[in-house]
Amino acid sequence: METTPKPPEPSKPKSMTWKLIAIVVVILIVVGVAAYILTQQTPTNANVIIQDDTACGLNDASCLFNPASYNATVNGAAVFWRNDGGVNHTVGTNSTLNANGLDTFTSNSIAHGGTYSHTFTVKGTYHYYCTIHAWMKGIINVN
Ligand SMILES: [Cu+2]
Repeated sequence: METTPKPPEPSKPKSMTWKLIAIVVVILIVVGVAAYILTQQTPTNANVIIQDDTACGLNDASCLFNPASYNATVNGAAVFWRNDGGVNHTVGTNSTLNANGLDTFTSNSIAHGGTYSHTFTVKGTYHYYCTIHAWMKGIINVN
């Protein structure tokens, strides 16, 4: 059986270059997607920041809405809350303190970096609180 000798392998500088370019493109895409996700999770337009000490034991005063009182416009821009704390919180209207006819809402549990928003449709003083930590209270004055 006759075998022909193999010719020597040609060097492949072009294929190496394309591999490098592909790797750089993949890295750029991953960094871009990560930056997009991070900026989406922490929008800069939050009006009320939810803060805590990552514990929130009963009546822990360091778990709060900042500012505690915020002025909004009826049918204007939505009010945004953002949880910058380490534990989950909610934003819920206080039906005991609020006048009849005002908007009512209760957010789902908001994790760190999460937001909740509401566009107020009725003028008035809105008392709200965190349904997980009932001592965390805030007010939105809608004019
Ligand atoms: Cu809370």
